[in-house]
Amino acid sequence: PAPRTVLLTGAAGGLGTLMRELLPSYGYALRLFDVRPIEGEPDAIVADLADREAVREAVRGVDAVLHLAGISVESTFEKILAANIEGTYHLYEAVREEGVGRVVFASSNHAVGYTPAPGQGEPPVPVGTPRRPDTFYGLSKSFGEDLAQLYWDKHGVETVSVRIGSCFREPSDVRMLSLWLSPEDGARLFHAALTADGVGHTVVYGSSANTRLWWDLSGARALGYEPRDDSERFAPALLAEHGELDPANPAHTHIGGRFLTDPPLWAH
Ligand code: NAI
Ligand code: 15L
Repeated sequence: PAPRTVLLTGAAGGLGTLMRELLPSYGYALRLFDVRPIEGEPDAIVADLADREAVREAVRGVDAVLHLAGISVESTFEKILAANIEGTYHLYEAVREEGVGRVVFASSNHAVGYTPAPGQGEPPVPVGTPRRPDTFYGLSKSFGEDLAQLYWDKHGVETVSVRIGSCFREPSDVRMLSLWLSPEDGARLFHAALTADGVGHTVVYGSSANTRLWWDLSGARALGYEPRDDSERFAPALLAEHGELDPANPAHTHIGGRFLTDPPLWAH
């Protein structure tokens, strides 16, 4: 049966806010979870993923979890360890203990960030490409994917790990034209990931049907995802503002963009 009650972790965040708007029309009742309170949502669970008892209570009785909570950019190893690595472990332990069957995990392009972007005429990057995290953040997403595989193989918990490109209302630079996931396509993809049969642990890329797409969407399409958007309508303005991608700049020629070249936090 299609899942109905879904725990949305990270519900206060950018993507969580978009999904709070878009997913109810697919018939989901969302239970909200975030370490930050959400204005106008008094029933949201305000707790840290570090609080195992709170996490266990939050997953009790839900049909599936859409796991968006965590640090969403590079940070210190210690902070990434607590929120993304230990936090995701706590989530999976709770899911196992409470018998929840399905997780959709917000992985990221930064798990494969050091992968060169395909040149014109080259095939898109396949899901099976070796992981090449570009940050501790990307490393934590790589961990999350392996954790999901372990909980499928050992405990029968199903996961779709969605390596999200850039899910914002609009792409804001030229690289994002290749990775953009429109919020509406994001909801379509998460809905497909929540409902597809027999996923075991499946890793897919998450983008719209962009003209300049860098990676292979066939895995996502196999779940039933049919993207309807294309970032190309934003291309003229972004190219006029930023110019074409510079082949000498690693931040322009690799999937992970600026995450390859931004100075580490401790250098600021
Ligand atoms: P965000 O930073 O806006 O939201 C993350 C939310 O998680 C925040 O509301 C934060 O309070 C919450 N959170 C952080 N640590 C927590 C903890 N220990 N316990 C409970 N809640 C905690 O990020 P955004 O953009 O909404 O991303 C959501 C998820 O999707 C993240 O896991 C991110 O890594 C992933 N992702 C997002 C992409 C995007 O384009 N927006 C691209 C690739 C991955
Ligand atoms: C991510 O993983 C981040 O969570 C998001 O903030 C963006 O930086 C996105 O990737 C991106 O690469 O554009």
